[in-house]
Order: sequence, then C-alpha cells, then structure tokens
Amino acid sequence: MNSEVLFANTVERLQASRHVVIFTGAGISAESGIATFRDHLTGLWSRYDQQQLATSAAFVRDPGLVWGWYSWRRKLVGKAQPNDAHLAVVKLTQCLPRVTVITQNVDDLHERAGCKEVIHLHGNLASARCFECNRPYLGSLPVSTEPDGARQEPPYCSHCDGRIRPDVVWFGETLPEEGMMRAFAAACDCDVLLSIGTSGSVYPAARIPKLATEQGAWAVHINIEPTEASSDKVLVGPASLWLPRLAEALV
Ligand code: BV8
Ligand code: ZN
Repeated sequence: MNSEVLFANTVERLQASRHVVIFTGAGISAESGIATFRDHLTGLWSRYDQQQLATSAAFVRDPGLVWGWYSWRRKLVGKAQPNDAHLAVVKLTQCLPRVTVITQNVDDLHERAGCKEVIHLHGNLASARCFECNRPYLGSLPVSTEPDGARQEPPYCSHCDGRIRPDVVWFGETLPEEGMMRAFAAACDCDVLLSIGTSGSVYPAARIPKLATEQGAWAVHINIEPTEASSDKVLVGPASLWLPRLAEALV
C-alpha cells in the first residue's frame, strides 16, 4: 500500500477509533538530537555496544563507566527539546477519545511536550535507586561536566551504603510489572496502534505491536526505514513529518 493511501486509511481509522495506542522508541527522540540505540557511541564509550553498557553486570564491573554514561545521557536529554513528533502525540491525545502512550525511551520528552500519562516500559533517566536495597535515591542527580561524560563515581545509598544506579531496566532485567500489564492490556484492547521510531528489536516490549495486530487492530509503523516484515504497514519517513500530518488531519 503506498504511503499516501496508507496515510488516508489511517486517518479514517483514527477518526473512528475507540482506543489508540501510541508506542514509541528511540527514533521519536532522534530529531531532538538524542542518539538512538542503533547509533554508534562516541567518546569514552565508543569501544562499547550500548547493549553491553545497559546491563547490571557492566555496572558491577565498572560502576564509574556506566554511571558516567548515564550522567552524560541525562545531560543530553536535559539540553534536548521535544520535537514536532512529541508535540503531535500530545495533540492526538487531546483530539481522540482514548489514547494510551507507551514508550521504550528513558527520556522525559513526552512529558515535557505535555503528555499527561506515559507508560515507561524501560524506566527513566530522571530517577535513580540503590543497587543493593532498591531504595529511591533522593539526592540531586549530577549531570556530567566532562565533554564526553567520562567516568563518574555514582553516589552511595544513605541507608545501606550501596551504590546508586539509574532507574532504568537493563538487559536481562524484568520490566516494571504494573507498566507491562497496562501496556499489554492496551495492546490487546486498542483498535489502532501507531508504532513510532522503533526497530522492534527488544523484547518483551517488541511484542506490543504484534499483540495489537493479532487481535485485529490497525497497526502502522512510522519509521525512516521500511521494516523487514513486508506484511507490516509502514509510513516511511521521519516521525516529525507523519505525526503532525496525522494530528492536523484529525482537527
Ligand atoms: C527481559 C533502558 C526477562 C536502558 C533498554 C538473553 C539474555 C537475557 C535477555 C535476553 C536474551 N535474549 C533476548 C533477551 C531479551 C532482551 C532482548 O530483547 N534482547 C534483544 C537485544 C535481543 N530483553 C531484555 O533483557 C528485557 N528484559 O527480557 O527480562 C528476562 C530476564 C532475564 C533473562 C531473560 C529474560 C529488558 C530489555 C530492556 C533493555 N533496556 N533501555 C537504557 O536506555 O540505557 S532497551 C533500549 O534498547 C531502549 O530502551 C530501546 O527499547 C531499545 C532499542 O530499541 P528502539 O527504541 O527501537 O531503538 P533503536 O535504536 O533500536 O531503533 C530506532 C529506530 O528508529 C530505528 O528503526 C530507526 O530506523 C528509527 N528512526 C530513527 N530516526 C527516526 C526513526 N523513525 C522515525 N523518525 C525518525 N526521525
Ligand atoms: Zn541501599
């Protein structure tokens, strides 16, 4: 189906929708200048694959390297602004009867764009907790002052003296139960799902568009690359092009 026909059909489905799921990945923040997971790392971490750094084993092995990477990413997020795609998501939540926003991202750009409720399947950079006792860390989170972040010793827990870790879900760790339940329930209930800027490579989150398709929802990917699965409906192009067009078509 060519993009313009797919676009027109998707507008009709959204106009008739009862419950829409908007499922986002790193690609929606790419145009805010935040590297995706497919981008290669620079600076000190250029020797690592992000999936190697985003693990508890990496943190145990070298807490200063991992904490420094997250402090650097927190600084980038703090400097970034929500882009037109994030703003269009907010418009969609305002003009449709029911929208569930689910993100794999650990940035807060959906919230800063104005989204009232976002399910963060993989946690978020803005908070931290103790690696040992899991108590939330209430101190202020340092952003790195070094150019590429470099190593930075994490703070220690005031309760058990354990190291403080980012409040994100690392590879090999389970997702927050409540968020996952709500996300999966929304995927099973929705009649339209927009999957935006995700390679669909990380599970169990990547199951969400599949669950929606399996129960008969109209599931459309928005991505700068066509996905391998030819059966998928893909609006090829940047999220900041397609999402504002969808939002404009609904008002
Ligand atoms: C789990 C937080 C149960 C951290 C992230 C072996 C051992 C252990 C586990 C596994 C294993 N094999 C498989 C697994 C499961 C594993 C997994 O799926 N691995 C993959 C790599 C095969 N999953 C897990 O470990 C999960 N937990 O399964 O627990 C368990 C427990 C123990 C043992 C077994 C099972 C936890 C996964 C969560 C990991 N944490 N993030 C952090 O951010 O640092 S995931 C991280 O990567 C991101 O959050 C994101 O979700 C993911 C990358 O995905 P995308 O968002 O899609 O980003 P990506 O860069 O890949 O793609 C961007 C896309 O955007 C591209 O398609 C690009 O074309 C597009 N794009 C770019 N620009 C634009 C655009 N599109 C539109 N517009 C643009 N402008
Ligand atoms: Zn502790």
